[in-house]
Amino acid sequence: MNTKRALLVGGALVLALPMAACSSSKPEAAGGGSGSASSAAGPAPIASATTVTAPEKAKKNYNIQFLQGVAGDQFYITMQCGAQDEASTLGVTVKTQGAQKFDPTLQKPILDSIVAGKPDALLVAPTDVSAMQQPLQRAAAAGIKVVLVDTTVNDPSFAVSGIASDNEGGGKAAFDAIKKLNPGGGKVMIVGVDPGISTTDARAKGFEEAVKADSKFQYVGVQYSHNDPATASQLVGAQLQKDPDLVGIFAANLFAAEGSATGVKQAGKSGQVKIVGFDAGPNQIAALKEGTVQALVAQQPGQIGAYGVDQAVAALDGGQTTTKVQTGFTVITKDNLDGEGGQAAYKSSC
Ligand code: T6T
Repeated sequence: MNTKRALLVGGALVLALPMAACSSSKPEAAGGGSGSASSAAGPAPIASATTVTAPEKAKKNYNIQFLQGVAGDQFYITMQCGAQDEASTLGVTVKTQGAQKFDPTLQKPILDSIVAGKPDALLVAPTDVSAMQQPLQRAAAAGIKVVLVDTTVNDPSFAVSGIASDNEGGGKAAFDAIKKLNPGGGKVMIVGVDPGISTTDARAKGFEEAVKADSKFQYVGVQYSHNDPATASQLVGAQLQKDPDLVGIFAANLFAAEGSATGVKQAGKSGQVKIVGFDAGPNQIAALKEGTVQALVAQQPGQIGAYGVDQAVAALDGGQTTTKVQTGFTVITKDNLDGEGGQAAYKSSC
């Protein structure tokens, strides 16, 4: 396997050389350690340097399954597109499925049927850090190479790799954006999804810590929208009744942002209460253009999907894998929509 294939990462060219690659906008292999590469068939290295193995071609046409956090979410659709493109470059097959809701009770039966089909590898975004732990561990024990994409579980040690955004850093960046929009400070809230989702919990943590470190701001808490825009909208309406002087909302994912925008609009406070949302689907971009939302933290879902396939193929071919790969994000505002901001927007179809 040739690991010298050049990868395009967030617009920057990255040479995927073991221990030597670098990029202005990541990815980074996280986890500390000396960074020495393992033997070809050895365990995943934990490196402090930026390291992503990029196979040139797979040794055979592997059967790779991708289990999304939820179907129909533009974040996971864009991830699917990235995975499919990479799969066709490497000569492997990726099949994608996802439940109708972001819910472990719906995700688990799909996982069980995937495992019963004995694929070579599985790319999966677990919907809960605890509930998906055992089912995924069983998948790995059945000989399937498991790659965690986006979300993770409490103990991901069974996985060959985990690829995710810098979610905590993204939460902090969201606070920085709110602060820029409200230099005088004031009350801020988080519209989250559900406790137990690794990504949105990390974003909330990054945001909360940043708010609490700034005496001008007052954190009024997190409300969970259960990945439902209508619930997010109601929660925001209720919070605005309670705190009419609220100055900012951090909406921790696509559906939280969509609902927050509706809630603020219905309260007649568009532009007055600043919204910074995670993710950048077409509705979020429209809300940004309209002025209901002021900034978006866009992830690199296509890149996460492509790396997921790379890591799966590297594991199957006996090559080098990377335990933890961190991808970057772009803060989109009206000012950069015509350039890098617009380019970071998600797709609705491949
Ligand atoms: O924000 C993404 C993803 O990173 C998160 O884990 C769940 O929500 C999204 O899919 C957006 O809806």
